Parts: sequence; structure tokens; C-alpha cells
Amino acid sequence: MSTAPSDVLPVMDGFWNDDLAAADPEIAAAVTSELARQRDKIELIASENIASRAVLEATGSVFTNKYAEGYPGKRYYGGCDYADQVETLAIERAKQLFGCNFANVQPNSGSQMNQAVFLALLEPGDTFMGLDLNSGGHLTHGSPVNMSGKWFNPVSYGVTEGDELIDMDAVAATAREHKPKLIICGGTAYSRTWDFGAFREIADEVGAYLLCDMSHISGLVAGGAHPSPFPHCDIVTSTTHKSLRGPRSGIILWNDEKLTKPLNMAVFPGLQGGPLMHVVAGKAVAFREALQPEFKTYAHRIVENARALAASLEENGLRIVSGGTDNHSMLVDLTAKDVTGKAAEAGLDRAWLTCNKNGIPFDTRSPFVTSGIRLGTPAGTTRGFGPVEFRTVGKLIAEVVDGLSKNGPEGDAQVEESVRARVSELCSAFPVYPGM
Ligand code: DSN
Repeated sequence: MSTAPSDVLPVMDGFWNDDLAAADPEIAAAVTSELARQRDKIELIASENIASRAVLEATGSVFTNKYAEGYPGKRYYGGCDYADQVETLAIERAKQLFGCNFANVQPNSGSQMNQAVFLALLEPGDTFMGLDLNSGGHLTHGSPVNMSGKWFNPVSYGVTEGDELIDMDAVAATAREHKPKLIICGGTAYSRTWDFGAFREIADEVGAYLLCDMSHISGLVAGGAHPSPFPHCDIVTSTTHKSLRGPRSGIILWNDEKLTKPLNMAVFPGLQGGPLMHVVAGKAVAFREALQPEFKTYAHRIVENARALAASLEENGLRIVSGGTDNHSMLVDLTAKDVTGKAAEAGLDRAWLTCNKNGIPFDTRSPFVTSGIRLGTPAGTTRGFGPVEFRTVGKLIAEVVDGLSKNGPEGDAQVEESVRARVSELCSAFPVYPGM
């Protein structure tokens, strides 16, 4: 057999050597622009963060190439020695971080981790309870447009109109009436402490499984800045890219061995094929980071910063839903300013403050318009902002909103220019990915 090189190249020129800029200038330009955006604007989207270089490197690693269907030690493919190492490390670190007995680190996303719980515990048509989307719940907790709401029977609970807090008596009454098989606690726009013990009592009374989707607060739980859903909850799910500051992905955690087979089987082969091993590697790195003592400081700082931001917004004339925050996030009600969430998101973006429009409880506007914005402090805290900087951010937001209130959706260009300059000063003082 000839060992002479073929005269037909099996790969295109530069395949082994070119970096992205050489191989694909258009995508490289978009990546460079996105880096500049993350550097130059203040990220206030409560579900976003700035992952470490190490997380990015692991997530962009050669594990991209590897199929590893199955679980460590029981794979359907050869060559999984290092994949097994990575996944085992991720599992062990997740268990240590959250103080539980079992972890599945394969879900590709938040939606898939929650779908896996449904597949493991429920039959189509079964009744479950979750926080209403309009009260800060998540699409996968029973929205009529999501599979959870189409294939199952969701019964929602919400916040009360007076104090905008979850009324646990109402949760108990709804559970007694509908006898759900599963109760979900956790949400995407609820800024108060979750009383997991109270949910446990209700779940026990009606014989329901209790799931906490702690996606938004998992970094706070890891760092001891929010009570843990364990031991109260049967199953805990979390995305890994929010306050936990890992790659975009999901995990499932539990304590009872009886749940191991149904949950693992639901993830693979129930819903997914080969796990994204490069992302599992990124998760392992993020869990290691979150196990360091500095992460506790980070988690507490997120909450301290959120309180400073909420206080500053209130002092500058903006209403915070439920009167404040206990976690990383807050909803700002713009009704009194006669400004929509849509206009505020656009105006703040022009001033280099990035956030998302968000419905407030009992909002009369559509989800595409809304009467509020949602703000969060995890990303700003990662770049080094403290309460002083977040107080300034609150003032800058109020200035932009006042411009919108006076002038309508086009806002006040002078004010927005002046805010942009002060945002730039803050961003330069707290650089993101220096040296990248
Ligand atoms: N889209 C996420 C959030 O922003 O909260 C939840 O999936």
C-alpha cells in the first residue's frame, strides 16, 4: 500500500492552521464586534453573565469532535476515556457544589433539562403546577405555547396584586383543588426569596413531586446568598450560564436513588443523543470556579449590588415591583412614567445599557411591548462593579427613562449621549476580557 501523500487534499487549504480570522473573516468580524459590545456596554440582562477565559476555552475545545452517547463507563462509542473523565469530574463537582447525591450534566439547555423531568415523572395530560409566566414564571413551566402547556395540564399560581409576592396560602389552595403530580418552584422574573420549605409542605400534603428550577439563582445558591432548594425539593434543575457563570447549558440534580434511572433515561436516550462534551467540559470548569471561596464573595456581592441598584432606581423615581429585591434581579414598572418596556429597552440600548423589556404582574400590554424592564447584576458584578457603580447605573437608567417620558420613544438624544459617555467611563475602568 502506498504511503505517498495523495495529490487530492482531503481538507481545504488552511484547515489545520488557519485561525478564524483567516478561515472565515465574516464570522470572525461578528465575533470581534460581539466582544466589543460586551466590553463597551453595561450588561444588565438578568440571565446573562461573562464566563471566564477557562470556561470559553474548554467549551471551544476538541471535545467538540467527540460522540459519547451513554454515561461514563457505559458508552455506545469507543474512545470515550477522556470524555468519561470530564463528565465524571463535572458530576462530582456539581454534587459537591449543591450538596446532593446525584447529578446529570448532559442536558443541552434549560428547556431540555425541564423536559427531561416531565418525561421522567409525568404522562401526557398529567396535571402540574408552576408560576404563571405573567408573574415571573418560565415558558417551560406551563406556558400554553410551550410543550409543557400543550401536552400536559398546567395549573398556574401567581403573585398577589397588592404586594406582588407569591401567596403561599393560594398556592396551597390551588394544590388541594387540582392535586398536581408535580409542583414547580422557581422562575425568571421573581426577585424575592423562595420559601422552599413551604412548597415542600404543600407538595407533601397533596402527594406531588417538588421541582425547583433554580436557573436564575443557582450562582447565589452555590455561593450561599440564597437558601438551597435541597433538601426540600425532589429534583432541582438549573441552567449553567446565568448567575452560575458557566457555558450555556443545563443540569439536573436529585437525592433519591429511585429517581436516577428515570431521569438519566429521560435525558438519554429519551430526549437527547450524544451530549455536547465540549459544553460538559465548560460546565466542569465553571463548577470548579464556583467551588472556590471567591465565588461566595461574588454571589453575595451580586445581591448587595442588586439592592444598591434597586435603591438608586427608587430614589430616582422608578418603581420596583414588590418594592425591592432579595436576589440578583428586579422588575422596574414604567407605568407611572408612561414609557413602555419596548421603548425603554431601545432607549437604554442607545445609551449602551443592555436590558430586556419584561411584563410586570397584571401587565395590560403585550409581551412584545410590556410595561416594564428586567434588570440584573451578575454580569456587572463579574466585571467588578460594586454598589457605588450600580448606584450610578441606576441614576443613568432613570435619566434615559425620563428622556423617554418627556419625548416619547425617540427619547432625549442629548441625555442618551451624555449617559453613553458615562457608561464608557465605567466600562473602561472595569475591562472585560483584557488581553483577548
Ligand atoms: N430566557 C431566560 C431568561 O432570560 O430568563 C430564561 O430561559
